[in-house]
Amino acid sequence: MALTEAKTAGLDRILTLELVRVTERAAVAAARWRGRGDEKAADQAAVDAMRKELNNLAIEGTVVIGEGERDEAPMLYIGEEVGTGYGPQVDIALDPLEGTTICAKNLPNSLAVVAIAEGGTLLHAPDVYMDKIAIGPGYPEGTVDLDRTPSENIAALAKAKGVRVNEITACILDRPRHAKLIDEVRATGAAVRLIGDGDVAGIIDVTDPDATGIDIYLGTGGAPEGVLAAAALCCTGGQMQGRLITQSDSQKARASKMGIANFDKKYTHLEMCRGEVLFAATGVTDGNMLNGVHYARDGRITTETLVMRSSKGTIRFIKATHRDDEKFATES
Ligand code: VTB
Repeated sequence: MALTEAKTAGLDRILTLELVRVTERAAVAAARWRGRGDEKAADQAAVDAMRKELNNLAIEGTVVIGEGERDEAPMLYIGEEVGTGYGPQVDIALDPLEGTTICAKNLPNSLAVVAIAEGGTLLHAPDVYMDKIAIGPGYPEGTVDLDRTPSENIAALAKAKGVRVNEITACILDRPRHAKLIDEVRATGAAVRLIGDGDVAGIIDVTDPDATGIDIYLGTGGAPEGVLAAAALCCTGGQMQGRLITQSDSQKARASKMGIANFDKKYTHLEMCRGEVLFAATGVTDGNMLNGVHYARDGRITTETLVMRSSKGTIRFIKATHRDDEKFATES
């Protein structure tokens, strides 16, 4: 077996379920901060917990999408090496608490998220905005396109789905910058689901419209979150495109530093995530697809995790109950 094949096989076999522990632990830590109005504390708790569990994995991992640049000195910074150092060389994209504000406000859909990919296969996205569009699986290639208008995309999607336009729902981040987009989508007759934060969950939602009620994701959000969502779509199927928005010279410089030469390139999810990838997300607050962390009166903790791998397209929902032991002890 060639070395790369061996590494890929290792990625599949050993890590899929191991990854669940990583997001479970981060989610439980963050969940203790739900509704307490302290985004920083919630995020820090998730970061600390995720880092501990990642360092138990038998990987030689490098964080490529993380909590920030090394000189800002966060933990899980871009370039940080994680894992035991014995195992496959992998790229790691993570967001220990996707939706810090929604967690702090105890609103739906905050997640602990991580993706592990073969080394060198993930887009190194700077922390700038990305224009995104995504739909679920089962539609012809090219049904929607970032370069078409929202009205054209909604009409094409309705046609491909075989429904009227007013039966389509688009998920959009509730931001002033999206006012025109929201008006245009509503003018087509389609409905808009506005979310306060958490566009990774918003994009995953398009992969199961029957469960979530969301058919398409539109608008600009964080580029790192775009790569995480792309990793999820590589496992579930579906179509996604993203384009970085680099306005200032400093944003362009950051993108260049990360190896991006063409700032206007339109990436498909398969170009953001070019190889075998594993993806896991655990609910922190209750959401459309995953329940959040629940604490029972007998002291047990319940978590729900979505874990998937791109090679076989296996999608697992893992509901786990845990004893509230030292693993979950509050770190601060
Ligand atoms: C999104 C969303 C995140 O940032 O990417 C968004 O997924 C984009 O940034 O949960 P703005 O808040 O500036 O619009 C978050 O809301 C927070 O990281």
